[in-house]
Amino acid sequence: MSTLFPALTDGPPDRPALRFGERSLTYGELAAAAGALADRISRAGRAGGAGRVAVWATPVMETGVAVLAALLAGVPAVPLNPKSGEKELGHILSDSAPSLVLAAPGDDLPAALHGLERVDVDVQAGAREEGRVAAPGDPAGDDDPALVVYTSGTTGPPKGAVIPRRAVATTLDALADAWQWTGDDVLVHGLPLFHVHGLVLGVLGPLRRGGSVRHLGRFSTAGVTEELGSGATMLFGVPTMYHRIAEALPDDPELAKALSRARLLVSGSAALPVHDHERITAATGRRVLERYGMTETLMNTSVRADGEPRAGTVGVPLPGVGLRLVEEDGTEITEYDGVSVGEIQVRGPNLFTEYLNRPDATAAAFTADGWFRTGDVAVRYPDGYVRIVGRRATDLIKSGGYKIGAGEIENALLEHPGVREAAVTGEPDPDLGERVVAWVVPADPQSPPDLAELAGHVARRLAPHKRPRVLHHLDALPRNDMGKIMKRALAGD
Ligand code: MCA
Ligand code: AMP
Repeated sequence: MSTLFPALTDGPPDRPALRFGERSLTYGELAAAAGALADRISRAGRAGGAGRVAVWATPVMETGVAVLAALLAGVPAVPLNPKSGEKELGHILSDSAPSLVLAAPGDDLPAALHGLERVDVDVQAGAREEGRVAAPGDPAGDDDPALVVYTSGTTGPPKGAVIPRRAVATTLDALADAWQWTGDDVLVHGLPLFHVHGLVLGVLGPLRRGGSVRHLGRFSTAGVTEELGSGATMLFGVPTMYHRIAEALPDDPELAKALSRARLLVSGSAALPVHDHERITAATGRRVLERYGMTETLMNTSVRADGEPRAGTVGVPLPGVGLRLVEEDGTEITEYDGVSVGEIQVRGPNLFTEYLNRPDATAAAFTADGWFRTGDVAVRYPDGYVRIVGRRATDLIKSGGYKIGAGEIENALLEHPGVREAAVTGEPDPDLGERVVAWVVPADPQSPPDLAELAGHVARRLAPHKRPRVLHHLDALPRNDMGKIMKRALAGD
């Protein structure tokens, strides 16, 4: 049982911890607020509730305090996308069965959450007490769950990846090693707080180091300029954010100046195009480091701060992470020649333990000898650098850094009365990496549903980022002799 956040109890209490817009908390204030809330969660647990707590994960201070409180109470947190549509939210709630929902005062929660006991997060709790209110010691064990994070597969509804406390600790410590990340660093980002990138790396990361994070609320190049220009040392973002930075740089000398001052610029969640790397380096003199991770594995590889930056690669395995490339027939690629392509398989203390309530999916995700199949396909160079070249599943789309399953959107489209048949593919997009494309056979060819109608339908049922951005109407979907939709024929390759 090791403590996840030593700085809460051992560090200087007046050190800045979290800042969201105009609001900020020091470590002392954070320990008091999260400690009080942890106490509340623990009491609910003793009363028979609080097996898991849901967190309404808007990009505000309360979300950081809520997740931290759950971890201090030893109760797993389930971060909810506040833009989740009714179908997605309904699934996540029935699957994870939380007993409480933690939200910011004044948040308007959807009907699906009305049956749950609601606890408003008071970020000032304990501020009136003399000195520091002790945060409870971490009562949970290293293998106990810290978080349940929902992630899309190729078919069906999202699966809840159960992430143990040891995975959080080891991944953050491995990144500290790779990036020379210390308590002196001040991180800035505008990532959502219901995924690993923004929550685990972007909030729990600085807190484990005893450093601080300034969250932008919403990503903007102006926000990045302001924070990196006033003391922030690191920037985390998805490639879409770096693409927007690269686009803005030619006309924004202040942004270039701010980026050139940063100690570390890190990109992840999807591949950063080499062209964007190069444009940023040309304008700022700084290189963006890429790291590669997954909800189920947390972080696997990174270009190291003290290593050779090489655009287009995701660097080398992090300390403690076992990584191998495996051919289609199961043969391991032992020669790192930069050309032999295989699936990335990983193992190590950074891995999740299971998909909640899905022993079938959990078993399928691992090989017989215990390696996790990432589904990502890569080559490896003689010096160990990994370059991702693709993905095994064509039915997974990465858009804006979000993973989106084609099957989930197809099912939602089929629930629209104007749709008889539907197929979903991804196509390249300069801003989002990939965009969601819907191919629809209308129920009534005389009045086919339009893009805005279907986008709204998917956004309301699932989430806005899953909405189709392009719509094609067809008379029939191309199918093979077995009746299976031939998506390659749709995409035109
Ligand atoms: C648009 N909107 C709609 C509709 N259309 N709402 C309802 N119905 C509609 N039909 C709303 C959206 O909700 C949003 O609202 C606004 O319009 C703009 O949405 P959109 O165009 O989709 O997005 P964007 O603002 O252009 O966002 C780009 C982004 C975003 C900021 C890059 O994609 C993003 O935050 N990506 C990060 C993904 C991420 O963190 N992935 C990590 C997972 P509003 O205006 O209110 O916002 S991967 C991971 O964790 C692993 C471990 C890893 O390796 O990192
Ligand atoms: P998620 O399931 O949302 O956590 O997304 C994980 C997936 O994002 C991985 O399996 C990869 O396909 C992709 N990914 C994450 N980081 C990178 C990166 N630096 N380069 C390419 N793909 C990445």
